[in-house]
Amino acid sequence: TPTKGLLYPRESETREVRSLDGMWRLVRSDPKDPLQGIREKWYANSLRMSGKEVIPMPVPASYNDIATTDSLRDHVGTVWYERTFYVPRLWKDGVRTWLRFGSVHYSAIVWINGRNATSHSIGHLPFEADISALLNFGGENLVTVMCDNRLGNRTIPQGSVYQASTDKGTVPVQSYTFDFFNYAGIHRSVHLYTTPLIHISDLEVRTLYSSNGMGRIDYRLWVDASQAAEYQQMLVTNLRVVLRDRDGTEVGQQMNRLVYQGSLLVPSAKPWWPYLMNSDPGYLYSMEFQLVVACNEDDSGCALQDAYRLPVGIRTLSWSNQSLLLNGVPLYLRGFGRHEDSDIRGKGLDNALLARDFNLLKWIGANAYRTSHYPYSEESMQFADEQGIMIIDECPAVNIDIFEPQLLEQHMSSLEQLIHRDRNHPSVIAWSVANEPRSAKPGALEYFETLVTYTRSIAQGRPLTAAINASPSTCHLAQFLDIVGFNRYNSWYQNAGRTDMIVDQLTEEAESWRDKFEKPIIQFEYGGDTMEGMHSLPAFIWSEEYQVQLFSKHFRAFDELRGKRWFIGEFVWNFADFRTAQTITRVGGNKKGVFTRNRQPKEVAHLLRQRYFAIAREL
Ligand code: BDP
Repeated sequence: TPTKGLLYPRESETREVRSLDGMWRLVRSDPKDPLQGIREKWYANSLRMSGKEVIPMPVPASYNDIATTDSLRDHVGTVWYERTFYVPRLWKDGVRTWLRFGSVHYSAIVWINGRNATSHSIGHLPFEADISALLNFGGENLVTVMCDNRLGNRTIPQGSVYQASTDKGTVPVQSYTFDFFNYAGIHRSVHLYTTPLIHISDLEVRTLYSSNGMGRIDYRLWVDASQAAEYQQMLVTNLRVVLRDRDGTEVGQQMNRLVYQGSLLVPSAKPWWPYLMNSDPGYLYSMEFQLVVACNEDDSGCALQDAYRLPVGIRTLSWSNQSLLLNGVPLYLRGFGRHEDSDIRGKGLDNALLARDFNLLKWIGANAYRTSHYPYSEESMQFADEQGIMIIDECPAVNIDIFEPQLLEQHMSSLEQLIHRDRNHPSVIAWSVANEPRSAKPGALEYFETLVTYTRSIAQGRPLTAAINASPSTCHLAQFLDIVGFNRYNSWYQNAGRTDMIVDQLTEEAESWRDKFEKPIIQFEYGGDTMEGMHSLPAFIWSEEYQVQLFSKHFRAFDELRGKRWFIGEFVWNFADFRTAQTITRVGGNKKGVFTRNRQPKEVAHLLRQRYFAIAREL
């Protein structure tokens, strides 16, 4: 069992959390010499000494769209970030200080005061390090991050860098086949936080809700005492668990001596329900884990070592070859594929955008989205728990193409990190192991058999799915999944303009996935590019009328399919317009959004809203 914890930093009576978000400094290294900074030890002093131009750079944000030059936007290779910060003198003894990045894309090396602190690769995932031994307590400290955005055939996702001759000489160019812009930088928050010397390093909860109203929370906790003095390690450390409802009233308590796992029963529990399935969706308890040292036999004078509070939603998730059920009720998913993407900040975490997006999801009556095509921010996962939006949680393997062992290792690692990070969220109802892999190619069968077997062994009570664009007769992946999802652009990439072909083609395809694999079936992507404000009567591709017509026909097909209980969800591509690489098929980016990039509705949004609410009312 991996014990490397990545608990979201939360303050408590035993933990302090500080944000290192704000303005950092950035230096772009010469694309022709991406390792110059390592050779010249730029981390040893301030980047101001590097002799390069220093650009003020906000964190969190992608760096690409902040400046006015295409050289930064299209930069290939490494950039360096730095900032200074103070650490209180009080943190010197008795606590450990951790530095944690919500995500840096794609890979990062971190130094504190010129000394190596940690490194990580695969974007969109958190990493952290104990930096206590590197800090100046009561003084100024320097953090330096080298961030490399290059994708190769063994990164997740894959890409390739080739050399091209330009008027600036021979320079590296990044190419990739997926169609969202390869934004890079420190994309999510940076935290500095403390833990006691004996502390909770990881937590896992699983829940069940039975129809008689009984809730059950199975929990397990890992404790790290490695930096505590020997005599402290000898102290008997007990675990007290306290469960509080949303009003803060205590509804359960347990004291465990020397064991760090157990089950808590919650009579007349309030279960976690998705949005529009119940009048009080997203109900969360707060589970407080307290490590206490028993000083006397009778527990009197217990000293609190560490406290961590985890929001917990109590629900049962189950599935069969026909349905996916929450608290015993079969689900029908009214969803979206999305992106973390916006003007100026690119993929940078933005709470204003996050709140707006959830308001739009609720306005339109959606109950689910897929984190296409990579893990989304932890803050968005917490929001989904609270708002009752269900998540198909996808790892960053988009369009993978070459099936070989080193890639497989990275792919498995991305799933391990994703599941480890997100396993305690009630909103997560499935793991998606890939988007549009070339699953008909030779090698795909062995590759996916290994990948899925591994993922199943760590799946934490969730079904496995994927968004497939191969056909039922050629796909080597679908047979291993619990839920088969397919992406298909009827009347867009095929038969553009012919919305009259949608109903037959879609129903036939869904039936053939079902016939072949006998699993629940979802359409994970359908849609067409639509330029906001472009009108045409009769409908013509790219017009708002065309998007409306294309959706209406899909709805007819979905209604036929919904009659068969195995068709369990429809996901629009995409929630909002988003930035892509520059290609001739994209006008300013991918325009398949139901909302524009600045989150205003296109005409089709109103139609989709009627449908999603009508379906919600039926159930
Ligand atoms: C699908 C991909 C998605 C693209 C979409 C499109 O899964 O990432 O954005 O096509 O072309 O194949 O709009």
